[in-house]
Amino acid sequence: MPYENILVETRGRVGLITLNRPKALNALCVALIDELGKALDAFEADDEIGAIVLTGSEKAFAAGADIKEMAGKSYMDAYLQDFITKGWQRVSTVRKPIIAAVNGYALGGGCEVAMMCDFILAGDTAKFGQPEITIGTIPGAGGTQRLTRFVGKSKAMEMCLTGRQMDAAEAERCGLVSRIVPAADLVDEAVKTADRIAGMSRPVVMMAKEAVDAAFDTTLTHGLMFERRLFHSTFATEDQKEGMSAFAEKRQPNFKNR
Ligand code: CO8
Repeated sequence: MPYENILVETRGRVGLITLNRPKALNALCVALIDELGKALDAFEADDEIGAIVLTGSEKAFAAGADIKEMAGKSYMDAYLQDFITKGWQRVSTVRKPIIAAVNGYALGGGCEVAMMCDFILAGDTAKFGQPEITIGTIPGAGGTQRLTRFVGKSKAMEMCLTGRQMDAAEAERCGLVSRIVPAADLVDEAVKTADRIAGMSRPVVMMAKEAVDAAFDTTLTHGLMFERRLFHSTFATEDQKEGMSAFAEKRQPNFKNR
């Protein structure tokens, strides 16, 4: 399918989506979000794909929602079109693992989309921020909620109230990103990481993802119970038998359901 605002390719069992609106630093216009949703739907439905990487350019992962497109909207436009919610949430509902590979600016909606992914790998040039306050609005796709859960109230509040950006080192220190790699190696490293995940049992990967996500939404007691039920249910899979037999036989596992 031809896309105008993103590039889509596969590398082995990894689906790679590159945001590609260089003239606007990958600002997330409606057309881009629509294309992103379609690409994610296609990878989700493709049995050959075990994990997804979402990236941008060396200068910008994405500099936010498209300010020029948003500027003239009325409250009624925003409310009736369910602006922000519609389309944007697709990234957070993908069941296959999705890694954000962030170089350069991840600002506003860009930071929010990165946080919707399962984890963020950062290039050493990455910069994260929620600058909406500087243009007279507030984050609308999770910036006040997910960022606070990642980095705690104090840092999230400072970033949302001042628009201050954090660099890759600070983002790693406070747990926003899983690790930092040299900018030039970022996409290859993200694909390598995704490929490793794609080599595991797919249902078990999906269960692990659901269990970690539950930690954001539930109490410890219910989270532990949910985890235990999923843990028990892995014992109904061929892949658990294969994984544990392979360990005992000192060989690599050959998972059937990848
Ligand atoms: N929207 C539209 N166009 C943009 C955006 C944007 N967010 N960011 C950059 N651009 C455009 C610029 O207008 C410029 O275009 P042109 O050449 O036609 O003037 C081009 O990209 C290059 O940008 P700059 O010349 O500004 O590049 P610099 O290197 O000087 O600066 C910055 C880079 C610092 C990233 C700067 O561009 C900037 O501050 N951008 C805006 C950042 C921002 O405020 N983001 C938040 C937007 S609001 C938001 O995301 C709300 C999210 C809510 C949820 C989602 C709702 C749909």
